[in-house]
Amino acid sequence: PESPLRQERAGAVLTLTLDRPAVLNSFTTDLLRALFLALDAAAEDASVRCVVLTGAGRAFCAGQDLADPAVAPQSDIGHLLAHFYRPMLLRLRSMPVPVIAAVNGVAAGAGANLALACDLVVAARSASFIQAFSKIGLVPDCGGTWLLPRAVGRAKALGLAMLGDRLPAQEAERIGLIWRCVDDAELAGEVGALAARLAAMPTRALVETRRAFDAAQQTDLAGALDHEQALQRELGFAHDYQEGVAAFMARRAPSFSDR
Ligand code: T3D
Repeated sequence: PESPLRQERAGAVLTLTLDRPAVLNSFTTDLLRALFLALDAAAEDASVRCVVLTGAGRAFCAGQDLADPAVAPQSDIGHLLAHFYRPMLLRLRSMPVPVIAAVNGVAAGAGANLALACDLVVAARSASFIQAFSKIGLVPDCGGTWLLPRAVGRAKALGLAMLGDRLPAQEAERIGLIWRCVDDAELAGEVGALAARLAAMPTRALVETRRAFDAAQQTDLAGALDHEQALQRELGFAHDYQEGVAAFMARRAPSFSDR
């Protein structure tokens, strides 16, 4: 059978496309497993320096495929989350390279929170985000309960999660939920340029920045300062710092390679 996930390489950028357009790229266990394995392989492949996640057709991802037998009424959804969503989400969030979500269309339920778990979210103007869970009697998953209040504050997060209304990309940008909203025709170009730019940057520093932000959620200022100091010490001994400073001094473009 054809893979529900398409993979394309352009230089150091790997693009993963959720590819079940007839059902708005909704998640089956096959797709979740394919995504986990592709992320895992990219994490191991030192030639990959940025990952882009997008959807085929008019949607980004409509969340769990509600027609999948794995979620038939009376089945154990907790089991599905534990064995498929959790490993995929944790793999995504711990990638050793920056991850961009190119949100080409609607992102609903787990699809919305998958996009929001990426490092930079760029959405087409016609795209939207829907915390669809409450409409079928569930709570936000894929880290939504952790991420949403941190991203936009409790009031907005509860409004989005309880009402499950469609949040247009432009509004998502305005409230700080995503990095940028761009015209539909510009999405591929903007994301391509952004991915190439990130791929040429000091990968390790970018990834430690994500990790430090996440870790800082659980510490006070002194704890964050300690963590920054430890990271800076480590990065200061690494190649990319030496290269960055040397390139600056010589007025030339740097060539970063740490990952
Ligand atoms: O049990 C569990 O659910 C476990 C928990 C998992 C976490 C979750 O993700 S829960 C949330 C699940 N997702 C949803 O509730 C969203 C369901 N979809 C929608 O609300 C709408 O499709 C959209 C708002 C996303 C888009 O609406 P629209 O009008 O643009 O498209 P449409 O006509 O509804 O959908 C197009 C087709 O995709 C349609 O099939 P058809 O009629 O052309 O044969 C539709 O049934 C199918 N589709 C859309 N979303 C899903 C889906 N099929 C299966 N599962 C879906 N989630």
